[in-house]
Amino acid sequence: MYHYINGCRACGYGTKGPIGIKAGAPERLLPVFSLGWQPLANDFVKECGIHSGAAPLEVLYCPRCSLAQLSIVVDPAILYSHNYTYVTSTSKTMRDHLGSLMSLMLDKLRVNDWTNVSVLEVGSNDGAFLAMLKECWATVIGIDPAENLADKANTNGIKTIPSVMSRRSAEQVAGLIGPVDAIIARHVFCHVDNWVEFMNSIRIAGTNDSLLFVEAPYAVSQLSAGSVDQVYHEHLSYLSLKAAAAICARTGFRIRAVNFFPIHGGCAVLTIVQDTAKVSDEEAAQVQSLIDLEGDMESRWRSFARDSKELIGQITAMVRSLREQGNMVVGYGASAKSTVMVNACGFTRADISFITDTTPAKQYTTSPGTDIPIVDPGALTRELPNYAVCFAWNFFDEIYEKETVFREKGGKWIVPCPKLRVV
Ligand code: JHZ
Ligand code: ZN
Repeated sequence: MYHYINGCRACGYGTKGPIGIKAGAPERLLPVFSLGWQPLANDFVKECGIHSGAAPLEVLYCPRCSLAQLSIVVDPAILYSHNYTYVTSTSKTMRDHLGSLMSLMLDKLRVNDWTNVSVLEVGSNDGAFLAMLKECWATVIGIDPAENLADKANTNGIKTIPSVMSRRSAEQVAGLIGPVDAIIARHVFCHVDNWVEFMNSIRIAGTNDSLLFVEAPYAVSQLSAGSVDQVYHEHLSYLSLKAAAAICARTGFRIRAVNFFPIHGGCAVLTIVQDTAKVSDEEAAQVQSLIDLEGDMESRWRSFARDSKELIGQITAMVRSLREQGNMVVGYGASAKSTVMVNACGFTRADISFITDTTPAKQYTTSPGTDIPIVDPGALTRELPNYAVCFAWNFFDEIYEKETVFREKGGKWIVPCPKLRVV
């Protein structure tokens, strides 16, 4: 079901071979965080289906390039291929973000519109973002290993290759629409085990002048928000800019620009070019100054580990004491994050009566690792619980506005991140 990593996937520290372990001075990745054994966060299984089980969730830190990564890699075929339940959000927050991302991409591509631009999205999910680009006349193509989602995208007219990003799928793309001008990888880079292979495939899909946009959760934001619930098996790596620069240097690429966005609790969009393309001194200095600002990532991880323990203890105590006082507590949003939080707190149906979610594929399943049912979103106003834990806290402002009945009837929100609060 999984294998252990054998070194840093960004800079090679700790691997045997050319970069190797020096005699007498073993290079060791440092354990900085652990949640023990946990179920797979998106393992929502309909009645009679079989769950995939649990695997260790431990983070190792690379003292050379500051990348943090899980100690193991769960087989991607188990995580993604069959019936992957996460569908790109169509919320207003997400639509607004994708709009900003499109403006950023146009700016970096130095064009005014999408008419003559071809875009490959890696991890294109159900094709929602590519559909927006296509509406603006871009030529688009997607790659996604989740067959159910690739099928949906193809049915909706977004050409999607059901595969991971590999030499073969990159060649397929080039064969179908020629080398692309831009490649966008939204929240997929940190799901990839072999970055060298990934970057080599990027080279095949594009030209020397193509731009690669990587949108990834930014480790500094995640650690300062104390977002323990974003540590799960799909997230193999926790990216600092220093580590991103290391993987680029190792594979013949450079970071030309970094932009930050609040989506998913804080992420960075890296504009990456081949090292034969021009990066001005000013651009290079700007990227370097952001790397310098990161400071000591190891100590950031160590305080995150302490804070997470406290947060998990606080949420557990809060929910249990509310239940003892006779309150009904439910969850809102069966996000991957909800699975982590629920299991870290050891909640069962006796604590959280149910979790609502808008995704049909998640409804009438149970939260992985627990007996807590996932139900339709209408249950919030039908049952009118006293408290709802917002497990989709990254969309909280929008959710708060939307759920007026719950609020008006006296319902209170428990928001775990970025700071635990009751609203
Ligand atoms: P959401 C996923 O994480 C998985 P998750 C993945 N590993 C990843 O990297 C990140 O995304 C980026 C529901 N919902 O988007 C929909 C409501 O019910 O925070 C979703 O199931 N009502 C690929 O799963 C969940 O909540 C609502 O009003 O943590 C949110 O999941 C809204 C807005 C959402 O990502
Ligand atoms: Zn490293």
